[in-house]
Amino acid sequence: MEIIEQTPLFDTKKGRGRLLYRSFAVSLSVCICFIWIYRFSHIIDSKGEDGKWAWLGMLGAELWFGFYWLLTQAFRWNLVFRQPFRNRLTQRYEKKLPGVDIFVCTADPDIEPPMMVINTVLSVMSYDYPTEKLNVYLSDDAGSQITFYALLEASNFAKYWIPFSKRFKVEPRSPAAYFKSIDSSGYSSDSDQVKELTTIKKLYHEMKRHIEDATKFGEVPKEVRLKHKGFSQWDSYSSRRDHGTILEILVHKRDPENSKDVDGFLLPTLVYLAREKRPQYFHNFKAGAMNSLLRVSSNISNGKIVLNVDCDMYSNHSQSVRDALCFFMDEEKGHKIAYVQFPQIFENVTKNDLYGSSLLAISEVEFPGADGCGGPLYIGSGCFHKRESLCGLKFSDQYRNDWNTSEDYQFKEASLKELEEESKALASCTYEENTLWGKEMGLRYGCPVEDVITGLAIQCQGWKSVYYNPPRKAFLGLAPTTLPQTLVQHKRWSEGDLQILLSKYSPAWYGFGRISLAQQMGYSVYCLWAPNCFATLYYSIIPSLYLLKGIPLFPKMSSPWFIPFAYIIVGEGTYSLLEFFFCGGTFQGWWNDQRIWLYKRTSSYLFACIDTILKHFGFSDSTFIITTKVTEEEASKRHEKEIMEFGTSSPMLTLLATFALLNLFCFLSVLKDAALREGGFEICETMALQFLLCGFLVIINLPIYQGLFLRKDNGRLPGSVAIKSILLALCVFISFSLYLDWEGGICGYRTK
Ligand SMILES: *[C@@H]1O[C@H](CO)[C@@H](O)[C@H](O)[C@H]1NC(C)=O
Ligand SMILES: CC(=O)N[C@H]1CO[C@H](CO)[C@@H](O)[C@@H]1O
Repeated sequence: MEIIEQTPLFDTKKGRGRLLYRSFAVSLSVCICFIWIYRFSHIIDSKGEDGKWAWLGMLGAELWFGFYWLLTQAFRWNLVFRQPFRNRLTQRYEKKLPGVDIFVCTADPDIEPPMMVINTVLSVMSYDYPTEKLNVYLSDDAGSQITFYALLEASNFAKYWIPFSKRFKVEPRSPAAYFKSIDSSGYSSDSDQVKELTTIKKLYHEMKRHIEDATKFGEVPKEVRLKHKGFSQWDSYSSRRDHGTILEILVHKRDPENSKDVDGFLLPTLVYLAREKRPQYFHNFKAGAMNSLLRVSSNISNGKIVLNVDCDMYSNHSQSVRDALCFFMDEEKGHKIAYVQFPQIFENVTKNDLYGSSLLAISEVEFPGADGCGGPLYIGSGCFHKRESLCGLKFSDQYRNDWNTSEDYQFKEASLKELEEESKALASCTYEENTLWGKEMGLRYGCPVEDVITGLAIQCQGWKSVYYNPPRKAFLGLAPTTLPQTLVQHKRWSEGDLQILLSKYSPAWYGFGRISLAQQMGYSVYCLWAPNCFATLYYSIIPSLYLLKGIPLFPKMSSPWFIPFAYIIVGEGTYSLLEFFFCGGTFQGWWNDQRIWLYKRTSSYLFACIDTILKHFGFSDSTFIITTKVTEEEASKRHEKEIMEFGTSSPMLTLLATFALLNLFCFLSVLKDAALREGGFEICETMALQFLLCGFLVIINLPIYQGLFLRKDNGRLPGSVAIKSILLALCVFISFSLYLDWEGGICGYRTK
């Protein structure tokens, strides 16, 4: 065979400063060992002293933190950064580009407004890619006529929008985002463009009015319904949980009337799908929808590459498909790659990211780190898959990419009508019975984070994956804009991840020998999110309570054991701040991130653990909560001013408020004691760390105290939460005081 020297289609660079980071990590792990030794020796030496049980608990918490910290090193050890070369791809393969099927998933027209959905659809329809090879599928799990109507309108608007966006190379290609960007940055000077822009804007607003009217009235205008045959599929529709498959090919190259844009060029294929739903069949949430899409698309277009985006994640860069293909089509390494994950970037994040939604450390550090040891996780949106690996093909050394498309031969015979009917059968409830779908093919079932477990299963079959984080972000979505939403989202994620650990595909057992040890550790970091709650809860309550009673749980400042604690606090604090700056964050943003870190661990994760345990004993059913994408005006003003939004009453908020108040009580009463007693400020020497910890917890909880006592707006903590949490905190506070007095009385020792 002739070997042709070719430049690669992508380049991989190692992260800088690795030696520095690794030395820091080693020094930190030494200090962790010292702390463990300190606890052990103290517990063994001092039998029967004050607070023995508390010391044991501290040891437990520190063992956990140390172990968990060790796991997090796996994805920080070896960062790599990728760089694709689009020009080389164009030069070599422009004529041979593979078909790409794009899946957009929506599930509820009330929380995911149809206008948002079709903006996403339009943005991916206008990718800079040969349109005969581009196919867009919308899966509507609500089976909503309004969403269908919106898509129908969008397919007409696309005839104007796609030629316009290509002619003037507009970016981004979501019409809403584009109009918003030119409203703020001004028009281009090209007079042709300005003229056409006026027309296209008018069309857009007309379409928007139609869709929003239909949304408002809850129905599609009658004349539209009569005009388009697709609506007749709703005749037998009884509810969103009980209807037959609704499938409509809105644009297809075989339909000569409807498949061309206004300039006469072919439009991408566009398909609407609402798979069959029956009450007696479990629908498997998004994973079920994706698998129906995989089968239906294989019958209609069978693109070799599948892109999956959530309906709120529009494409912000028309070249992203080509970027992704550089990885798949690379001659040397491309065949090993199963998927290319892009980061999920959120538009609705304020400057200092009040809710820590951008997860900067994950997208800027941990995923490049994951890429350095075998590949990142699949996180559901903004991910390009090779169809074969997603459908369950195992990797073998003989495997080679084959981009030759044969689909045209295969589909020549069937008419569009037949194609629709044939495809409908593939999305029925019973199709998957006695098949491997959901088990070894397609997205895996039985887990609320179907994406992560699917990515893991693919990697366990020998495939690699790639993480590409372009400077100009490829996909932009919406993040939750209130604290309860954020907490609920994290509850779902952490619960799902914990279930992966307990599932057949556990990275700990199943992954053994199939993926690298570093990958196993890295996956475990996410799978063990939820169990973190116990150690964190312990650390954020017990030391404060013991501080109140003057019982030390940490070494004195003058003791040599103080050094490892100080090193870890200062070192890890500084490191996390520097890492945050490196990721492009602000100081205030870092502080907010610390707060959310605490809130997640003391509420979302705790509830996730409790629910997992309950579910294990058969008590509660899994529910899939979609985070809402609409906000009211007042709330969005507060959002812009970065005022924390509590709003609703929920057990999670009550819990957070209780912990915050408990720490406040402890802190204030210690301050009072210290001020009243002579030499009271000795405590700064003897119990410095405990005092610091409690003070830190009070300062970081400031927004909660404001929400409880000072704010008057609708976003404050509701009165019921305030009352409950004050009562609870007082209960704990008093009963603990009584307990310690009792314990002290029994054993006859009191230090003070
Ligand atoms: C989205 O794309 C626009 C150009 O169209 C760019 O100016 C902007 O920076 C991009 N957004 C992000 C977050 O990268
Ligand atoms: C859905 C949502 O929350 N949208 C908001 C995103 O942020 C902008 C301003 O930052 C608001 O205007 C939107 O309402």
